[in-house]
Amino acid sequence: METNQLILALSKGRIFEDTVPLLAEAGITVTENPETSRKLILPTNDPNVRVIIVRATDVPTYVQHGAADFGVAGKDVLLEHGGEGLYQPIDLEIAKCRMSVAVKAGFDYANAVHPGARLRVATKFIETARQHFASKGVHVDLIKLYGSMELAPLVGLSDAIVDVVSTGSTLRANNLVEVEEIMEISSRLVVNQAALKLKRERLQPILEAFARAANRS
Ligand code: PRT
Ligand code: MG
Repeated sequence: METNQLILALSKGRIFEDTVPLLAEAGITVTENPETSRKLILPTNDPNVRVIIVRATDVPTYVQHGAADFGVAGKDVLLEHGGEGLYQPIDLEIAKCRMSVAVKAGFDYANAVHPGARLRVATKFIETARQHFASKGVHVDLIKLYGSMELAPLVGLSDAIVDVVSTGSTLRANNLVEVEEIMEISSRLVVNQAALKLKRERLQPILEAFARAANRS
């Protein structure tokens, strides 16, 4: 392991955008724009720090295996991954949203979730959904989807969905209503456990800068 080289795993879009100000606090500027560049390894103003661009759900995997030293991932993604091999020192309070249950307008959810009932739930977040309904004593048939969850209740694939919601406009546009909030979601810094020991000197100032910036916002 090259101990002075650092690789940070980020996903494009809101996580990248919300991490830029945190990097600035650490004196790091990403010198290429992931939205326009085709590169998956982006340079920064620090020759020893590079950013890799991966799918949001793949960030914990890259960090767990040490292909990236650290990364930023949503709590939703971390709960599904399980967090193995990851040290999670800071809630960055970015990319905030909530994990919720939604159903088609008019569906009688309260009546459908009495203990002993059976509900069909479509979601990308199988583990979170399983735990949530188990804690309520509701039996669920979980249907794994990879996107466009909002469609499932509209075409009769499921009774409900479990998805992340921020403004709620996607639900409204599809005639769905949020019937239960499962938890608040924000993104966390995740660090490879071996890198934390072997690269402590390089990582520590960056982690401190991230914590400072996160506490201010
Ligand atoms: O897009 P891709 O399939 O590659 O992966 P992803 O959707 O997991 O990645 P990305 O970049 O969209 O989200 C990264 C992280 O941002 C997630 O893991 C969440 O922790 C967080 N986050 C915050 C959100 C949202 N807000 C959010 N609104 N992730 C997804 N959404 C979706 C929401 O499900 C809806 O479909 O965005 C759509 C718009 O939301 P509304 O409620 O504002 O209409
Ligand atoms: Mg997305």
